[in-house]
Amino acid sequence: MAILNILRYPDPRLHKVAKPVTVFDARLKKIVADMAETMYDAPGVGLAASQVDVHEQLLIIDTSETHDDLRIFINPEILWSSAEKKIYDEGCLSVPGIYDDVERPAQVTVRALDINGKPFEISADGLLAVCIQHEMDHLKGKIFVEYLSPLKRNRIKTKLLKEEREMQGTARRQR
Ligand code: GNR
Ligand code: NI
Repeated sequence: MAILNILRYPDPRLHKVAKPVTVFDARLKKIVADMAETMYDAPGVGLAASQVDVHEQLLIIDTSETHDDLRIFINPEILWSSAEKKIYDEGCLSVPGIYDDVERPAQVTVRALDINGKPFEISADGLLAVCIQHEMDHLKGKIFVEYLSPLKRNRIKTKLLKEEREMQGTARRQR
């Protein structure tokens, strides 16, 4: 297993649109295992393949406190979403240190394939529903900051680019 590099906003690769998974083989299982290790290490409650520069329709979620409830969604589709909306203070491993309110449907029903390519359906609410929608956005190349005002988004972009520059400087001095 390996911990993968998580792309950071505003990396343009975060905006690539993921392609459907067509082959359910050992390579796919290895990507999922590495993504799970990366998510638990971060730590985060979800991770989309796009965030680790794999542009395939694959996401994982574990909202348990005990890190023993890994859910894998391949080629996910929203079958139904509620008219009722909920606001959640979202964060993202690709936008470190930034949290802000995002409004989304409170409940969703999703169809996806499991690691063996077998279809399943799940209805979700609460944090799981938020996560599914947040991760599915990643697969479409969309980051949660795109729901915020252009002013907020630009402030976030500037802050992260400055942090990036400072990190580069620190790394260079250490070499
Ligand atoms: O770890 C994460 N926490 C989180 C909190 C509120 C709403 C969404 C999330 S997902 C995030 C991990 C991540 O960036 N997934 O793409
Ligand atoms: Ni995210």
